[in-house]
Amino acid sequence: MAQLAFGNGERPLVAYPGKRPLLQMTARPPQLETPFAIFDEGTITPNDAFFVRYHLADIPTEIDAQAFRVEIGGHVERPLSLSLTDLRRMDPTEVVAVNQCSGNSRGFFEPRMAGGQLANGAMGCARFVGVPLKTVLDKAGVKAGAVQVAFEGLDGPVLPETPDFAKALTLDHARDGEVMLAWNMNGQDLPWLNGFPLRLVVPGYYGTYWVKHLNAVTVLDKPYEGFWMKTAYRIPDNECACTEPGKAPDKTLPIGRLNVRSFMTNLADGAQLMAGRVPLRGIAFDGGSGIKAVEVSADDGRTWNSAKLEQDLGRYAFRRWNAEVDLAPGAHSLRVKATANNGATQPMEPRWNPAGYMRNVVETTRVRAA
Ligand SMILES: Nc1nc2c(c(=O)[nH]1)N[C@H]1C(S)=C(S)[C@@H](COP(=O)(O)O)O[C@H]1N2
Ligand SMILES: [Mo]
Repeated sequence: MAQLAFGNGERPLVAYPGKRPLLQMTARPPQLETPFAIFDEGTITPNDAFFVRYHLADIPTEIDAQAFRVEIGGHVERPLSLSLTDLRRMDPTEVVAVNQCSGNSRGFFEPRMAGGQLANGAMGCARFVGVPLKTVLDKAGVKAGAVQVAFEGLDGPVLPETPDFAKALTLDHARDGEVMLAWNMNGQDLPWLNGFPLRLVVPGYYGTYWVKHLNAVTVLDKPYEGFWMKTAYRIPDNECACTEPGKAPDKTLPIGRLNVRSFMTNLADGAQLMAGRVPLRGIAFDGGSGIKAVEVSADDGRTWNSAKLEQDLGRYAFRRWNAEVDLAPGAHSLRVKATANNGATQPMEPRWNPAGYMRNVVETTRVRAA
């Protein structure tokens, strides 16, 4: 058993096929969180440690990769049925991108809310290879009047009254050249639980759009009205995407880009260490403007020092950072704050919303030096 840092945070560590032992939030469907210490090991999250999120319990257990087809249809001139071999012939591209669940860190909200009680491990950064969705849509020939594109995977509900998982993007977004149909993650086939044999990769956007086991791409001439766009995964339609704790928003809109976050990865909350010069390191990311600066504070946010940014794997990737602080004997609240190239930064106090999405408060790591 592992203990996450909030009430009811006991989680068994369970190894699924293709995965090392991960924090199990639910068994049916499998929902697994990456143990946080793994983020200290490198910029790329290993495939066998990458988190797993499903909504519906009927997940595919057998897929014949040879027979697999993704259907491109709807409001197009030429519906297509593409095999993995067909896709591989279409001039693949690659991107290093962060996949983060909208509800990552939900368990830390106060007051708490319903939904998966996640700590900070429902995120990961991987290198994806695939073909731009634009290439495929151009081949199919999008008809005039198209406005959105919807995506479905091979998983389904156990009960017929549960809405099947499907997501949609605007046509412009779908054709931006970056949204990708990916079959390869960190140099290997996609892990089964991360969407084998094909998934949508939507760089800079929350994981909810990254449809796994993708087998249907449908061009629509009117906005998609399904449950997972119209009712679920919506945020308050205001500047902070937040409401007063306990309050429902007046207006909502579909969740979009990742907000800026940073984490210290080498020290856990409650760590005991030697007084003196202490190295700090971690990761930062945002929704695609890239990380401009990371600062650390050893006095709970009163004064800040710049961290050094490490190798840049692209504006959608984790950016590693390094810093050092001097710690006198005693208790210290270490904080880390990132600023993105678009000027966005992290709030010192958490912002609340009813679904517990988009947490990005400046994190605090309490340590004791002796
Ligand atoms: N087919 C399918 N794709 C899906 C989901 C799902 O339930 N079914 N969940 C989405 C959500 S909410 C997230 S956060 C990401 C998680 O990706 P991962 O399981 O590869 O980490 O998958 C997305 N794609
Ligand atoms: Mo998610």
